[in-house]
Amino acid sequence: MTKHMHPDDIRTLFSTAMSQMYRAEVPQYGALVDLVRDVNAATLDADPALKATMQAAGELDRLDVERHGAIRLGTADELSAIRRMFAVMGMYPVGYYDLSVAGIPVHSTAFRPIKQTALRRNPFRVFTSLLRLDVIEDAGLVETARAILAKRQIVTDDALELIARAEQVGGLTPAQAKRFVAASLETFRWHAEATVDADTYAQLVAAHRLIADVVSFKGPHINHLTPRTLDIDAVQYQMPARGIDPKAVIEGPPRRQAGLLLRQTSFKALDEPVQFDGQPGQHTARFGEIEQRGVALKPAGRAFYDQALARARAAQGDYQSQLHTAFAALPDDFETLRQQDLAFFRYRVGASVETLANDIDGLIAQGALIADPQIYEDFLPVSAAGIFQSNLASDDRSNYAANANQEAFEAALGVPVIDDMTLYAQVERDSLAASLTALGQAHLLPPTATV
Ligand code: OOG
Ligand code: NI
Repeated sequence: MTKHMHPDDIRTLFSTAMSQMYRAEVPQYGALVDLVRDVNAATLDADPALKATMQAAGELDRLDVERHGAIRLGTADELSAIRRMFAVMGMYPVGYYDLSVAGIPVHSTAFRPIKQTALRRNPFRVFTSLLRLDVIEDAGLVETARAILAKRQIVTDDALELIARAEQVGGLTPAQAKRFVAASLETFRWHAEATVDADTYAQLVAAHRLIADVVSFKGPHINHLTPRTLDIDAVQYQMPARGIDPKAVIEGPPRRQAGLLLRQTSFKALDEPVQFDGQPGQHTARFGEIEQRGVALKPAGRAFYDQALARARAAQGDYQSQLHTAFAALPDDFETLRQQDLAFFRYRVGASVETLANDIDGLIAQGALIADPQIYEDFLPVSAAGIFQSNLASDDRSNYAANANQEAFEAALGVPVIDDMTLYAQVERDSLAASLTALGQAHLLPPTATV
């Protein structure tokens, strides 16, 4: 029997191929990746302590691999087919994001690796949105859109056959995996020929630019890829000098010593030539984005984040200073965040100490136990809405009533989404249990409810 290729390795083949394809399709994205690499190198050079910590925590090697991409799908069948495709690469749906609140007619999940070893090898994830035709009022247009979508097949027969094979026998051989990656790439490629005529396209754009983007083409072109930076402010600042036009504000929490969750910014989507029934036209969809990831927050920390962000957004005056003010009450060092149970950590054994302290805080103070912040691996709905918004024309603001519908999304997906908080909590608890056991202090493990 031939040995199967590990799903983590298939994911790496896939993310590398996607990156190459996207650089070739959108050269400005390549310029952004180069800028991020320069800024990361300068940041690590200037901060040897950061470099050492990242190395020890196993965070350094994955820094330069691509972090995420995004696609937008049209139908339930497409979503479930894509779920099966990503499962072959060890990516599973984590989280539910309702963006209708922000006037975007989609709801979303992120397909990503869930095990620590898999995240370390290659954390590539895809933010995947499903168009919500149910929030559109024009019934005639909804019918038109449905009819157009019903005619397309976004996953090739070759890819479908290999997915079925992987499901049946539990994996793919290296040769099959290569074929699978090549076949899967077809789904995410750019198609300059629209499947609709210019009139239909104009009607779809009038309803919402996103509907036009999803409905008018043969497939769900990858609309951005996102490398991870260690200093997002520096990259944002340096973009114009490299001919890149950034969106106005960085989404997410303010800059802090102890970085929180996720900060993101993007360059604006490009106007690109397309054909409508042989007629030349333009479509605006594809962009580049960068992200800086910080610590994952526990429910109490996350509640603080959501409230502080809402306060800053509602306040008058300079947004950056409002943001700093709104977050001022949150401790800005990891150890205090940990002691106050506001963020998730991963524990490991540190230096050997003669007389071990008899409590967890004491072990940490001694250096016998080390708590590394768990990097946030997910997304933020308000930020995602801001990224969407900056890549739509400014007159595209719609007002849909907030109507999250996780049940409908999961029915389309074919499985429930995985809860991200559960994943972080498990890592924290397992690593603490293992470390305390190794130190001979297993009796210090708190009862489940407190982790
Ligand atoms: C997805 C926008 C959201 C993020 O990083 O939050 C996103 C899209 O434009 O399709 O990618
Ligand atoms: Ni993104």
